[in-house]
Amino acid sequence: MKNQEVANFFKRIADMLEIKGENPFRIRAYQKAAQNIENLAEDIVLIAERNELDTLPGIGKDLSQKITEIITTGTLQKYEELKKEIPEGLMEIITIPGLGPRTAKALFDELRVENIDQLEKLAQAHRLQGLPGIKAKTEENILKGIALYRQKLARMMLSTMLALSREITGELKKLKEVKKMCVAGSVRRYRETIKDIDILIISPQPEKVMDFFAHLPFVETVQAKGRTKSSIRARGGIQVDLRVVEPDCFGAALCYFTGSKAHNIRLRELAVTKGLKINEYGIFRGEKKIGGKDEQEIYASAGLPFIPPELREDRGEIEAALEGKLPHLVERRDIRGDFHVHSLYSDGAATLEEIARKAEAMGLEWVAICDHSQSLKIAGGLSIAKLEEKIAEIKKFNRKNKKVKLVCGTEVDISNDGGLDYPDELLGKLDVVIAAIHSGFKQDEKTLTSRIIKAMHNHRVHCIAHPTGRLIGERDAYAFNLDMVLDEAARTNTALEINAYPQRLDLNDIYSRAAKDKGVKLTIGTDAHSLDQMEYLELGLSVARRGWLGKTDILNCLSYNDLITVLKRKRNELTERM
Ligand code: DGT
Ligand code: CA
Repeated sequence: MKNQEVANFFKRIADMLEIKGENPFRIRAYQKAAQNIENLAEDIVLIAERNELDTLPGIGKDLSQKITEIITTGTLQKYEELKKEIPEGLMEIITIPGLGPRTAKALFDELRVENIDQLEKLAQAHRLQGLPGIKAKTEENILKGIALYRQKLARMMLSTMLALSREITGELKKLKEVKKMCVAGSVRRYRETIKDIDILIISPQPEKVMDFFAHLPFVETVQAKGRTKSSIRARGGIQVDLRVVEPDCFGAALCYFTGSKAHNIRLRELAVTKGLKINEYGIFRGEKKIGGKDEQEIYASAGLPFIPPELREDRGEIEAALEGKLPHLVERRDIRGDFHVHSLYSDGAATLEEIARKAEAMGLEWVAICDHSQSLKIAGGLSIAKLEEKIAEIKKFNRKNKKVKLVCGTEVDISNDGGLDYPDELLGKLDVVIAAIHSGFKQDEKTLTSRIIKAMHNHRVHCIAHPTGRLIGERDAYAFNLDMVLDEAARTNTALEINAYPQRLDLNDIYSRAAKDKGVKLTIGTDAHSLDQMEYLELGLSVARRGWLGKTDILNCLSYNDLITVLKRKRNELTERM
């Protein structure tokens, strides 16, 4: 997929134009185009091949020519020219938190600052003060920003940040002065990675709340402590911002600080067309405040129904809301089972009984036990004999147990030539087969695509596990043609997994939505290797919701009996067709 690469070119051009102080509208056009390309589910190369680039939102004739140029030449003349004008170090300087292109330009024009080391020395010697827009405080912030940059404070995984935000809100809830509290920002939207935690509170005694907050056990440093806003760094250097707001503007503040910024901008624009102004303090007609207590009001003032936080990314939700076509998103209570759990049979830590008991405690009706297959020896892959034993044990278990059913499955390895790691006859004895790639990540696109497609052509395979193979912050998706895989998944009625393991979240939100749009069903599998990890279901659910999925898109929403019927039907239909 070239999408990210193309988007990065446009982002860098936008930054360069800003450093040069060029027309803000042009800069915005590049930024918007980059964002739209990042949000595309389809490979931009395919869109280019169909000559349809200029049908993309925000992409006119000029930008579509530029995209073609990047795809065909690997670079862009315009970018290469700008690069000659702007020192490389300046491009690095603008990635320092809190230091934008405009300040970078002033630093370069006035002091010839070209890299971070120079900047740091000048700031330490207080030589920056007095430049346009730079006060003592700015200098201090620049030094802090550099320190942060050096720490390479990466974005954290959703699971880590959810856990920390729950720990913090759990503490804050103990305070009787806290009347209402909500986590906002990207945590509330369940983005897959998070920069910092934003919390909003209503309290008649903000000072008490701030004092309490600054002294919580996991606070490492207090960066700022005011009457209504404080920032701390918790363990691991994670920033947490706490704001106390007035009850009559809680909804407005919650909406503003939930974001995303792009969504908020669209919302405000809509309000303007109705003669209203929306900001974090409320809804205003002229000077008069006419609302802001809850979020519903904010959306209503823009002529919209409430939009769930997971959709607020400016990926078409505003348009859908205007047309009354917002999806009815899947909810936790719709989920009846987990599609992918490892037991003691392979590398999991729990017995079948323990897994079933945990599932029952979570309110689930069934769990698919999908252990590794024989060649994956490092992960305790089951020999044929062991798998036969497991089939027998699960049959016995299900005869005795009425509350929770075990679905007997495997996560079968797709070999380098697209074959499967168990004989067909054995796969045919299982309730469910999910197939996965665990080797050959470096193969070329054609090979990897055909491996996956060949696996889907086997009518015993119901689902492809963690289809792209990416690991957040560690490994990109392997090279394969997602569009071809989606088409073939639809044709062969093969489901694709939303793997809920924190580092995977694979398929991600964008691809899950693309799958749904092509009529492909999805499954949520926690890939749990211990009982606690079965709680990752929440993460998978959040991806599904961010992917606009409803309960009919997800096989986990079927009852045990319906699931077994659907799994059998896939096999029969495909056998007839192929
Ligand atoms: P992140 O990067 O994972 O922390 O993502 P967010 O979305 O939590 O971003 P953050 O913490 O910078 O800001 C929280 C929300 O506040 C953001 O989603 C929208 C709002 N916000 C922040 N800065 C601006 C701004 O300059 N303009 C507007 N309209 N909204 C902003
Ligand atoms: Ca945030």
